Amino acid sequence: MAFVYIGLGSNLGDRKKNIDAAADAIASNPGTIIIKKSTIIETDPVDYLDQPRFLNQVILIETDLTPLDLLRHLQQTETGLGRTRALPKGPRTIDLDILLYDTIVMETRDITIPHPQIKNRIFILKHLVELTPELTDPVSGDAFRTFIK
Ligand code: PH2
Ligand code: MG
Ligand code: MG
Repeated sequence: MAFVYIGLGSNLGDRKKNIDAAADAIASNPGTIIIKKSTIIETDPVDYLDQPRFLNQVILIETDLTPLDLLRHLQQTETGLGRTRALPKGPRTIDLDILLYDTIVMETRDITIPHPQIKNRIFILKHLVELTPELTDPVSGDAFRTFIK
């Protein structure tokens, strides 16, 4: 079993409903349980700025899925909730990102773990620290709380 932090984001449609439905879909996977959910906060768009504000949340799950099987399941859940991929980093009904998978560090064509944007996104850092105050970055060994200015 692995502990995995997943980032959830939505800026189209009923954003709260999309986030809750995605968490339910993740929990419906055999061998997967939700351990903790962060608060949900409204955030200004980053990277691609001309789009509506997001709701963002991070959840901690325990799962026996491998990183790639989990990724596939998350992508199916995104599609099932109406996600289309019109614009990279553009508006989306739901975005589900693997942020951390235990202390694994991996980079393949399909997946980079830890998620490369963690340190650039204050809302992800805050949610990780809210769930696990002493959580550390598996790459540097530094506590994520030290990246929050
Ligand atoms: N996701 C993006 C691009 N920009 N901005 C916010 N506030 N929240 C997001 O989840 C987000 C974003 C691409 O995944
Ligand atoms: Mg994302
Ligand atoms: Mg994504």
